[in-house]
Amino acid sequence: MDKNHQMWSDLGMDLDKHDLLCAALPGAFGDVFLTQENRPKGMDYFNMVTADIHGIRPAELIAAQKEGRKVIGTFCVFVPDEVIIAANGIVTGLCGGSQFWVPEGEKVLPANTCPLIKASVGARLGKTCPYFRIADMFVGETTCDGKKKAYEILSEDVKMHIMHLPHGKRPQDAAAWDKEILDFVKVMEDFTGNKVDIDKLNQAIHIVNEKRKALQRLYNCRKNTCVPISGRDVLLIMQIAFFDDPERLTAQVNTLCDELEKRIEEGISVSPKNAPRILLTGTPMAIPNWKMHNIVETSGGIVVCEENCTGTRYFTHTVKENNKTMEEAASALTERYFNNIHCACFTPNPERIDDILRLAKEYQVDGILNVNLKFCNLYATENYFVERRLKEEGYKVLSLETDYEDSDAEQLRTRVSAFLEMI
Ligand code: BJ8
Repeated sequence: MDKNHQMWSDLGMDLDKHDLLCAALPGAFGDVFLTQENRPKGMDYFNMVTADIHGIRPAELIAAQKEGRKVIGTFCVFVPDEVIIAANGIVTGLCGGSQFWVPEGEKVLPANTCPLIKASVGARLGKTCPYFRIADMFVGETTCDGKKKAYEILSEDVKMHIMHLPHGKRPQDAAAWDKEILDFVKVMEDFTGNKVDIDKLNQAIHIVNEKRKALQRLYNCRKNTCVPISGRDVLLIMQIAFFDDPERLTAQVNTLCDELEKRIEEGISVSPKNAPRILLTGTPMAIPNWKMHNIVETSGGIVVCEENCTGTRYFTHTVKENNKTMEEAASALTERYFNNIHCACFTPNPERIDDILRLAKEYQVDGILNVNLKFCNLYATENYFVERRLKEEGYKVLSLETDYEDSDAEQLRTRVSAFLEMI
């Protein structure tokens, strides 16, 4: 048995099933990424992480656990990484982005649940993802109904903590989130056995801010008329950002940005000058969901920005540093996480549309693709306002619903191609 198989077996994984996933991934990755021309050299690191996605990082996490550290799995960008890091824990994002995990999720969830939830539950219960086996605790949040109820099912199998997110942005809602963060600090202290003081929390805030600044720098490179990196490659980096070591990721993204900024100076673009520039908005795209980016970029367009949680919502706004007390730090975290994340689970949520309009201008986009996962009622319903306002503002918009299956890929390609031709 090779090293990886030994590790997966020790984690109690279903090796035969998992081998099927391992066999499919390299082909899918090769088709979407390695067929691109003129990729930046700085993508080598991210290729390497993806090539052994169930090997290298899981082995690091297990080594850290052996030294007494706890690994905490999260599903949403509302959960503050800073608190986990301050307690000497390690954060790993857990959202499932593959159809491979969906059938296992459907064994316990209604079929008309969004694929992100079905895949996430399926990855745990089907024992086919090492990250879902390694995490010592999962942290959920009360965002959409599907997730809330799915966490109850997961809690029968794994230790869970739920953060209760208010669904409005009134002052009392922000105050409730402050308290939720301070409670989360206690939960992490008890679970890890490590006291979180203000110095440790400030340090963690700094680490995550540096990561956000690196990702902001990466996105800034895409605002240029010369586009030095594809949307597919940026999406992959964002997906890896959810589970990689934050300081290493920051360094790798900054090195890549040095190269991209040089490319811009030299006029090296990955797309022809007249390729339609697309902003994507909607539900998140968890790894390995590369479907829409691949369709757009193999149909003549270039994705230059994503207004979603695997895009700008992950890094826009940093958290105030050098806080004096835990209460001040909690308010600083609330300001960034609660007041400035505009998820469709809030009512009302006009700030999201303002964000899309601002980004459309900053990234000089020609068209907006509004892509939502099937059965996500929140985003599908909010679409009424999003599409209307964007059209009123003169933008060309195409709204699409899809899941993780390949069966609609050709139909989507036809619609996207027609849209790209029209703009
Ligand atoms: S902050 S977008 S990561 S909740 S797609 S599971 S909403 S039914 S993922 Fe999300 Fe946090 Fe909001 Fe972002 Fe439910 Fe919709 Fe599925 Fe979703």
